Amino acid sequence: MSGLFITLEGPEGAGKSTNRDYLAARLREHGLDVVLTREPGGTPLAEKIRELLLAPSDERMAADTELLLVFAARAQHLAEVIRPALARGAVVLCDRFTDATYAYQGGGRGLSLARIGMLEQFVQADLRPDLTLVFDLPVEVGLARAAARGRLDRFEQEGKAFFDAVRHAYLQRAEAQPQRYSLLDAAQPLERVQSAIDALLPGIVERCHG
Ligand code: Z5A
Repeated sequence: MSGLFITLEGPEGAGKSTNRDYLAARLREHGLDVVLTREPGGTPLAEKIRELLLAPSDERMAADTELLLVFAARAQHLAEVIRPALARGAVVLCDRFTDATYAYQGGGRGLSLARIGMLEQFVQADLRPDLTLVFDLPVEVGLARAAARGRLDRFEQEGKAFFDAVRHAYLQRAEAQPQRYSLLDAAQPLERVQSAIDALLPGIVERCHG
């Protein structure tokens, strides 16, 4: 693997997609080959799994089913998009990855972190993101941004306690491995968030060329 794998994480409405596009534009100014993608999804088949995961349904989805669907989509995404892009030396910017599984299925649903870790190893082998930007903001602020968009998906229908646990899980992971994570205050105005991203750019560009 010679490319750079960057993931963007955080709760709903944190600005991951907005800032993924911003970071991509800045990296392209440096002549870098940038691949934008997201999870769950990123390939036609994985996007179908995403639809299953997000659609509200009368049948309750068991937490284990949710976990396995997330990793099934990830296996497809890795095989078809992420590994080939990294192999040709591209920078992959992925909106959510396995940290989201630890946060939502681990923190939110309360599934065992050890079991998530086993699936992570099975599906990814040694592949882990090189850098993860965590966009942190109070749960109420993110939910208000998501609600302003209209109809809520299956996750967005969860209560505040679920999202508190998700946020806590992200913060714990960022704190435990500061060398891999950059924590950004996503409650600030967008220009301030993007200035913080600008400050990370030289280091990212250097790693891409290095
Ligand atoms: N999920 C899971 O459970 N397990 C897994 O392993 C994975 C995922 C990979 C879909 O993800 C769901 O999948 C997700 C977890 C679960 N749960 N939900 N819901 P998603 O990434 O598609 O869903 P999302 O987090 O809801 O995306 P989002 O709400 O679109 O958030 P975002 O990408 O972080 O935000 P955005 O689209 O860039 O911005 C949202 C709005 O806020 C938009 O109007 C912006 O203009 C505005 N915004 C952004 N930044 C700012 C600032 N700084 N100030 C003011 N307004 C801002």
